[in-house]
Amino acid sequence: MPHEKIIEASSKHPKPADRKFTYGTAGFRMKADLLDPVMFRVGLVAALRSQKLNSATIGVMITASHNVPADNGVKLVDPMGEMLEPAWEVYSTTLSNAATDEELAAEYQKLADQLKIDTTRSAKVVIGRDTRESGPALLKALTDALDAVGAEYEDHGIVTTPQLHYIVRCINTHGLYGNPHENGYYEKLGDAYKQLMKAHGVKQPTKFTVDCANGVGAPALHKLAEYIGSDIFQVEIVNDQINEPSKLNFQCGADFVKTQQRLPPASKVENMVRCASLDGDADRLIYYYNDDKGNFRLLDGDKIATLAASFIGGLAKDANIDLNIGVVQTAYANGSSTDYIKKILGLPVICTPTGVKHLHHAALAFDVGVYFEANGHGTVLFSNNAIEKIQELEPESPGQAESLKKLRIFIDLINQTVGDALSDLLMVEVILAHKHWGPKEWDNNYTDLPNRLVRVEVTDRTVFKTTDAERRLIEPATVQKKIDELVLKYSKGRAFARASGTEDAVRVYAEAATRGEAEELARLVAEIVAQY
Ligand code: G16
Repeated sequence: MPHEKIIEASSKHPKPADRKFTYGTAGFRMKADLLDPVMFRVGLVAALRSQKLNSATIGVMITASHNVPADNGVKLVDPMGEMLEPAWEVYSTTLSNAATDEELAAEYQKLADQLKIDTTRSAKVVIGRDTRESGPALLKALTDALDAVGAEYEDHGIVTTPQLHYIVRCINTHGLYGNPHENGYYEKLGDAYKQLMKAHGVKQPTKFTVDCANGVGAPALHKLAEYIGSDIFQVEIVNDQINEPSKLNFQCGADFVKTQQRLPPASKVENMVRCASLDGDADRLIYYYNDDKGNFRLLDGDKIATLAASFIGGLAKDANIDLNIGVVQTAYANGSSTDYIKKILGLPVICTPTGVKHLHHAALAFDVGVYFEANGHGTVLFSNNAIEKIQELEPESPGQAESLKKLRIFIDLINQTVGDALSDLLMVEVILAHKHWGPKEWDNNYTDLPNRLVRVEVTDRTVFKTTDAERRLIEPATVQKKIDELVLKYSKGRAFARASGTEDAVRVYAEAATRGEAEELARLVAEIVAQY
């Protein structure tokens, strides 16, 4: 009886009575030593999800991405490599909170009955994890559950989050999307990069520096760079010490650079040399450089989105192909970027709540949906309709043929399952090489409004409830009223506060006409939030 097996196996992974778990912005995320029972329960959900979808393969990624080394987390990946369907986030939360082993088995059966799942059919799961020390023990809790219900699983070991998403899609498309292994990923992206870099009119890229946050992106980038070859990919890799777990995300990584607005100390570069940072599971990418006066300049997710949207728009125009291109952002997008996309690029913009699942969903409305959070998490989605148009069009001139060819290869360069720092890195390098641009020319597209992002520790972040794509608080109402009054005093002022879905904190974002004003506005809003 699977129930007895569940009860027996679950008894090794008891849930503390005083804990309430929630599947949040990016799955479950918390101190690693609290996660054991959650991992076990996620194993049951993964197996049920696979059985519900006719034994399609489901992904389980063990990571806490940008969080501190003591944290860990887990998220589920649906068959096409997309984020877990929202209704299943709720089921995951329910199962994770079952108080006893018996209650867990009962909840498991209740869910199976409710969704008419045949629990005797085969269940298939693939697993990946980042470099955190807590990973192997948590993997064991997960596989204990998979063993208890007889699910088949493949452990892909230490891979980036986007690599796991890629592998899931490859498996479920029977190899149509690519070879379902880590090496297949390097081959697909690397080959597309090589072809685009060897195309006509490309200026070969100069050396640049990538900070890997001392995380899983480091071995992956080393392998990718080796596959491509240093003649067309001259990358200097820093912060690649994955054998020292305490260094993960410490004074480095995309989140550090975005929030601190300065170089990671390990990146010692000359002025005007472009640099990039990945986050702890390599699904976010930020570029930056020091200008000719040594001033730090950030090229964040908004800058990457605008670069990609304008380049794809240009290729589509030259290929004489009509594509409905749109950009999806969140409230964190710099006001200048939104203006630039609407007024200069002439493209529509949608604003969604934080969390790539929301952006990804909104991006599906376009032929080509470019979605990026300002923190560097994003990708470009080509709809089936767009891919068909691009594949089938017969060119009528050599110029059109060239653009069409590039567009076709570009689709393979981009990981369309989820935001992917390595794929995005190659995309940016290709675009800069095609445009003959350095970081300054890219930066010159528009000037960011000075801004500041602050993390505020609060007693209970769940009291902060938002509306209007997280741009306003409905609760506590008094806090929003005070923010509104404050913002009015600043030229081009805008500010909001929202509870983080991945950390026990409230985030405050502010922008204004000058750096001093943006800093002050952020500080004052943070004080209002902290006082509540
Ligand atoms: C996750 C989500 C992102 C989100 C980020 C911060 O990223 O996937 O969409 O922007 O958390 O979210 P929050 O502000 O709610 O903490 P990652 O890279 O940590 O998985």
